[in-house]
Order: sequence, then structure tokens, then C-alpha cells
Amino acid sequence: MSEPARLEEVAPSVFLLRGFANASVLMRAIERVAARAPFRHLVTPGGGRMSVAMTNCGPWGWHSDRRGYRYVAEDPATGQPWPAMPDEFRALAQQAAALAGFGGFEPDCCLVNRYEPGAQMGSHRDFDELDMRHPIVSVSIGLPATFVWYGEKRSAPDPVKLELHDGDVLVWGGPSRAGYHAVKKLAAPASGADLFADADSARGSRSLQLRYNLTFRRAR
Ligand code: MD3
Ligand code: FE
Repeated sequence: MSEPARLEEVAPSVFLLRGFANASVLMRAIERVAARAPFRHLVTPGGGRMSVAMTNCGPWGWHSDRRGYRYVAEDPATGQPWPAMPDEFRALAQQAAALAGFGGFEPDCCLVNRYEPGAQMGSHRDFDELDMRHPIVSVSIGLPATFVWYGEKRSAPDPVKLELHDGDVLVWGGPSRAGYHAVKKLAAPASGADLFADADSARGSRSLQLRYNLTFRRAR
């Protein structure tokens, strides 16, 4: 890290660290994870296909199908354990959590979300984790997205909206941990956008016209 971290409390016990993560380092690790546990569009218990593609690393992975939402130790797509959590992932999550006042955070799941333009995540709460006293750390990579914070109600006329950019990290804990939140439909990048110029040129690809989000959780 070249600059001191700036910590902003954007809603009660919701902390934002702008530009805290080095996204091109994380992208290489995401590619290694996805080589062993490919991104897939999960099905909700109601039968809908999620527009966000997902994979996981670490001891536990979040999964959804007709039978419900749950954490599983093996990837149902391969029958293999989820890939190990890369050291740089764990270190980033622990540093961000500690800066927000959650020392000793030991994530046992990193859910990796991949958004293509048009993908979105409707208002929901995360409560499949055993002990809600642990925080969640979220890392945004690639295209910007609008994150919506509703708090105690699934829907509200005046939610807090946050534009999340490449490298931004959010930490939730305490009373905000159980709050409703959503991600607005991802806009297509402006033409000529040079997000990720370094990683793109290193790879000679357009593969980063996407948004990724890492969410670090303590599932068990
Ligand atoms: C606030 N992901 O994977 S991360 C999710 O950008 C999810 O992909 C969004 O919501 C994304 O479940 C937002 C931020 C997040 C995750 C869990 C939370 C915020 C949270 C749990 C409680 C409160
Ligand atoms: Fe969530």
C-alpha cells in the first residue's frame, strides 16, 4: 500500500476503504481459482437463474439450487473441495476488517461474484452464516457498480446508494450485518473505457469489461 488507508463510515457500522485493494494482483488469483472452480449461474430455490455468475474459494462455498441456499465444502459442479483461499485474499480481508475495528477476522469462505453488463443482485440479506457477529468484507474489482443499502427494510424510498469502483473495500459488522442490500443492474462500460489498462494489456484481452466482487465471510 502506497497511501495511508482512509476509512469512511458510510452508514452506521458500514465502513468504506476507497481504492484499498490492488485489483490486478487479485485478478490473477481469481483466474487461478476459476480454473479449478468455474464460474456458474446458480439457480434460486424458486427456479430463477441468477444473472451474477459465482464461484468460491476457502473451506466453505456458498451454493444455491432448488433445495435452498447453503454453504457446502465441495463444489457441486466438480465434486472437489473448493480451491484454497489465496494468501493475498486472506491478508487483504484481515487488514480491511482490522482497520474497521474487527480484529481477528478469520474468513472461511470467499464468494466470488462476476457481473456482466446487465447483471444485478436484488435486495436481500445474508444470513446463511452461523455466527452473525463476524463481519463481512467486500472487495470490488473492474467496472463500477451502484451498491444500494436499505438497512432494516427490504425496500425503502431513500436507501443509501454508493458507487463502488475498482479497488474499493467495504466492511460490515455489528448492527449493519443483517441489513438488506442490493446491486443495481451493471451498466455497459463507456466506449474507450480503459479500466484495467495494465491487466488488459498484460493479457491482451477484453476480459475485464466485467465487475467482480469478493465477499469474505465466516460461514461456520
Ligand atoms: C451487507 N454481494 O454476495 S457485497 C453478496 O457487490 C452480495 O456482489 C454484493 O451482496 C456484490 O451477498 C455486495 C457487499 C455485502 C455483502 C454481504 C453483506 C454487503 C453486506 C451482508 C450484510 C450486510
Ligand atoms: Fe449480500
